Amino acid sequence: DYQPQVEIISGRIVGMEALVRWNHPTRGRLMPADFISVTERTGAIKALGRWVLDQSCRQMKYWRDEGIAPPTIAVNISATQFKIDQEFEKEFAEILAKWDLPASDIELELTESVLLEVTLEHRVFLEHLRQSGLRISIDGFGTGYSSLDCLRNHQVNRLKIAKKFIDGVPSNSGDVAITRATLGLAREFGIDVVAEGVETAEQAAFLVSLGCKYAQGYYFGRAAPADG
Ligand code: G
Ligand code: MN
Repeated sequence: DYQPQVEIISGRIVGMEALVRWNHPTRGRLMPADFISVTERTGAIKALGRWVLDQSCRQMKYWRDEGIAPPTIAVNISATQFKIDQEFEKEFAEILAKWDLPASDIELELTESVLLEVTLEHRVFLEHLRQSGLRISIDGFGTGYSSLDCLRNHQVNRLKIAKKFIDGVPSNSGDVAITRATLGLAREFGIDVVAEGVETAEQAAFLVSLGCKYAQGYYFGRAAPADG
């Protein structure tokens, strides 16, 4: 499935995030939280991750050919996928070549813990990917280590403020403080912020008043299958 990332004031789509769903024969439609950890334990995450990247690129190619492509397609990447560094780099290049897409069409969503691990162990690898034009966003910003060192050392394109904080906007003063501070931090670094999990008009309006330009969430659109 794909969920739009939009510019709040215009509703213009600035990206699409690929979200895996699993149609389980007996348990129905499963969300990533219900099965990703299992695939990580069994090692199936490698194959799943590759498949998601391939399918996302296939979809992006289709949108490009139809002339309706969003600027980027965002793909979530798990820690285990990154532990196979050279392999990931090679596979990524192969998939892009297969679908004839530039690396700049793709944004990898990394959580803070993945990014921290990458900083410690796979520095060069991430830099290679960045040099190819690939985009990086930090998913669930504020829920992990939020290392400012990572922000300084990597050229991250976007921060995504975790839904957990957006849920409390505007009623919870702590959540508002975190949101405002994250926007300020991003502004200093000259990077974009996407608010995750926006569900109401009130949240959207308040985010605009804080200077947040981009958002994602049920208020703008749920994840839906693409028909291409
Ligand atoms: O970890 P990550 O931020 O990639 O997870 C995104 C998940 O959040 C997806 O499973 C998606 O369906 C869900 N999601 C996206 N927008 C909303 C929202 O507005 N409300 C709720 N409850 N969930 C959302
Ligand atoms: Mn995500």
